[in-house]
Amino acid sequence: MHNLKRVLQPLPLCVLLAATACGGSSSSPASPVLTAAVQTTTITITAAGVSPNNIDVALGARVLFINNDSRSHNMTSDPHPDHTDCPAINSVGFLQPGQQVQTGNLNTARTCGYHDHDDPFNTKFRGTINIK
Ligand SMILES: [Cu+2]
Repeated sequence: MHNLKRVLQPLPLCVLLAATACGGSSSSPASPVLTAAVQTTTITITAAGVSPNNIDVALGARVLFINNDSRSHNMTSDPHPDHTDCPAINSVGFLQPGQQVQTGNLNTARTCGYHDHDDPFNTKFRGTINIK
């Protein structure tokens, strides 16, 4: 009875989230629900997530990530944790609140997924860039 505190500890966060967030050792978190693709080179991050989360860009374009959230984000290419699919996205990396950084030039025609490396299983901060 001296150890009551332990009993009152909250459940692990994982238990409180959707089952998809509980992949354990998985390095391939669930994909986000993508909105219809939008032609733009600007992605805004807020507490609600990345918007738009599905964009079309021209071959060679750079994409600007703007962090309008009140906390930092760390935007990197899929897959987590290797970030090897689209290295140009890794140029964004860590963004303080209010900060904005461009990707490198997206010079390969392909679909690039990205995520917040500091919150990799959170589908709100995942998205897709279609380079064509
Ligand atoms: Cu990562």
